[in-house]
Amino acid sequence: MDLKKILTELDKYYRETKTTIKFTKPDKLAQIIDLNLQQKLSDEQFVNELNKIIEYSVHTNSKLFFNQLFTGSDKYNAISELVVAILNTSMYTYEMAPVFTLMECKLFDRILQLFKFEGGDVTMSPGGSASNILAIHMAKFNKFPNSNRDGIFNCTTYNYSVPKIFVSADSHYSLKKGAAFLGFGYNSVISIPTKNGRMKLDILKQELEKSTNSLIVVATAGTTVLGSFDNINEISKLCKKYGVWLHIDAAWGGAVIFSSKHKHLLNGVEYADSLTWNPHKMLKVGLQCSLLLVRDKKVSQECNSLDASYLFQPDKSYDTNLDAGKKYIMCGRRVDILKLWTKWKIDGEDGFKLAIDRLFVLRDHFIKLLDRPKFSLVFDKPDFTNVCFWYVPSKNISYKDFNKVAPRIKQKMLEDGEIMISYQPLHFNGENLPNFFRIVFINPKVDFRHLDRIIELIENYGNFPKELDN
Ligand code: ABU
Repeated sequence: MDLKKILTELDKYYRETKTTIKFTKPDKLAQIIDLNLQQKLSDEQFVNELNKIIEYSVHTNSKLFFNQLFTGSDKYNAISELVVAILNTSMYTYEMAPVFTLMECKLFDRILQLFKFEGGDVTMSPGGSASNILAIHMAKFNKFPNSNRDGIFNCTTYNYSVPKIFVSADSHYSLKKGAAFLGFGYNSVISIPTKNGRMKLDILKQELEKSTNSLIVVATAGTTVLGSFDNINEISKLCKKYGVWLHIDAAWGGAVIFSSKHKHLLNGVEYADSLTWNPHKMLKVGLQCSLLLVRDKKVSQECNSLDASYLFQPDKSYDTNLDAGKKYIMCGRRVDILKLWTKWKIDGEDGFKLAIDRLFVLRDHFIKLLDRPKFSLVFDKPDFTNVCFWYVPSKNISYKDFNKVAPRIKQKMLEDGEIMISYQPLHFNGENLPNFFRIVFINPKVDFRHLDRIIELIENYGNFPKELDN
């Protein structure tokens, strides 16, 4: 196998392309990709197959990819991941991952300092959902230290009632999954209504007041659809008053910490007990790269700590505190730190700042562009780089037909392949809004021409008034 030849071939992916997706129905795609497990491939066939895999996958590095809260990664990321694959090691002990363990220590110290969690601890997770679920688990262990031992079926463990988890109505669905996964059940989750995507503090206060067993309040810094930031400062005061763990889900919004202009959105973060941040989102580190910061190092170190004498021998020749695996739910853990280290070393914190500030400029320009016939903003003052809007084909359109517009345009987008934007309905300020588009600015390489092209394409795709009756 000629690695150099393959890399030359793969390098083509990074050149400018006009295609974001070559959307193909599953039955047709199954004929194109070699899914026959009985037939082996020669090296040449393998390279051909890799090219097909790339051709029919979503090109997230396209400047017109706006579908999710992440975007394509760069060549440095690809090379870092290749090195990780070549070394094929696991992060449980210093002896198995000496370089990567030291990288984690150094980066975690800096990240704790940035978010004002000095003296705390960081764990890496396979995604923001896992980080959020782990935060609930840590809050549980902090409040009920016997819960790991006695489990959920011993009612004395939880003071005879199920602990309550307070979240924003616009929070990430992982929190409900966490309540289910940890055995509390969805009904333990109290969903606090929002105004413009931010939790209503008077209602949060009322709910905390009447609860007899409050475990955790989760504030969101950058909601998935609207990009709204909860008022962390005010929420932290309530958490202090009622003695409740405060977790910040900053999976999406955490990167603003690098921008002197926008980091005020995270004001109050210094009062939180834990925080989720996904550098694989706005920092553009490759998927997946998620961190959970915990203020109380002891909770983080002890919560998942169980001895495994075959890994964590106490009589090693180095400081066994470096055996990070002791604090993880996972036993083996893939190396996610190299791609974060690479990003930091290549772009630097000043580079992060420039990129983030640029995304806000793109947002503002796009909002101005939407001030034109047939476009309408859902929310004209987003906190973050999410812009939510409708395309309105005709003024007198019924709600039912209006609800079909975004899905129909999306279908045309996929068939054409140049652009990808997501859509969704939303319960917003007491109303059920019909499907609308959400653009997220996350790729600083996007320029104003791309924004013009978004408008042009949507106007073209949206030219279908008669079809809506079907
Ligand atoms: N974890 C939320 C991601 C959803 C999105 O990319 O739109």
